[in-house]
Amino acid sequence: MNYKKRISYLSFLLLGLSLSAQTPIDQKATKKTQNLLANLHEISSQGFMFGHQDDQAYGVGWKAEEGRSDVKETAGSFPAVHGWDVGSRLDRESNLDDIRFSNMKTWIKKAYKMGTINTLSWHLDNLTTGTNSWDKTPSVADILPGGSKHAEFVEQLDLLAEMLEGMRTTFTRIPIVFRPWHEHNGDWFWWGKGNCTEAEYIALFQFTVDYLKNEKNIHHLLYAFSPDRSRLRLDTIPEQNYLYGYPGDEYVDIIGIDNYGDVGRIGGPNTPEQQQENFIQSLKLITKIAREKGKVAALTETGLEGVTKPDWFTEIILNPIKANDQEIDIAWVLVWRNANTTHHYAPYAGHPSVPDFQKFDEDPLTYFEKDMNNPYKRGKALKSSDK
Ligand code: BMA
Repeated sequence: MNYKKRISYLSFLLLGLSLSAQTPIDQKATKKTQNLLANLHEISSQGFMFGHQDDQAYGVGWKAEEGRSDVKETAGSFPAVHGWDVGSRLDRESNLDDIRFSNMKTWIKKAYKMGTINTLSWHLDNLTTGTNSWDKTPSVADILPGGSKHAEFVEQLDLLAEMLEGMRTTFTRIPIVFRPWHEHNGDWFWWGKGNCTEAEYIALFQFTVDYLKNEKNIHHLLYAFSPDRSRLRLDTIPEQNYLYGYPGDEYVDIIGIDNYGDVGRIGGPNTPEQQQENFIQSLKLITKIAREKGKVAALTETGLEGVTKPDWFTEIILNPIKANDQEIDIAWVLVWRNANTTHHYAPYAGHPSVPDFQKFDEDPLTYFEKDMNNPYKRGKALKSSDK
């Protein structure tokens, strides 16, 4: 090969590589799911979407009131990412936080129609004991093939598949980011470190993906992996540390992280300065891993309970990300649910953090529903790249 030919061959190869890296792990993913992943790559290189758990379902002082959202009532627009949870068991009418599954489906559809994105986590009950996900009694071996509770687990997966099938409009299945078995490097869930082996955890993740994809023919999912920052050492071999329990590049589309410990929590081991430094390092770490693997990085859960620092959104989240923009590419930041005046992570009308939240919303780096165009159409995710 002459020099020029070699160069063009090389660039062809590189293009092929980068394109394949932007393809969902599910080879049969629907076109809209493929587009969503490509758009998440694009969004993460420009700014980040704001997400909120259970946003349309309830807020501080209200529940299931059509059209309401604490985020909309404070920032003026719905979040761009809507988080939901399908725990505790899918044979119930409502999830663990009392959201009716039938309502959840309606709100997921609404989020899709307004050009925003849905992500699902799963606080599945411990099927060995019949109690909740915080019951640490070992259960993973029981629910894997050959285990005494395998049939029960498969029943839950069948119900999940049925529910996912129902997340559709007349013509299309709604692409969803599925984030099972989160925070597994912590020891607080039955699938966590210490309550099962690393090999069992990997087998659980792989079985879940393979079953939905290959047995149930579900092809409108992107899959997220999301360890917890509090159990991740950033000072030594952080990458290796992050990859504890990683099921493999063929099983993960999103390189996530849950981080509550570095965002202003009082009483932890670190000063606010150390927390900020660790926050930045953790986001640089997931960006680096995502870039190396051709995946998308995201801050899949965060928040300061009660938003007790009125400038939390700009000082703790936005400014550190902005100051390190070159080394941080995250597609979204999702804060947890607004249950009541003490357990809430987004503001609600009248809360002292509202003015700052509005500043956060107005910043060109953050995307809310009003900034979204169509994340399911290639290259058309945002209304404009600079608002
Ligand atoms: C936790 C708390 C719980 C809730 C669970 C699942 O962080 O918010 O109250 O039940 O998440 O949403």
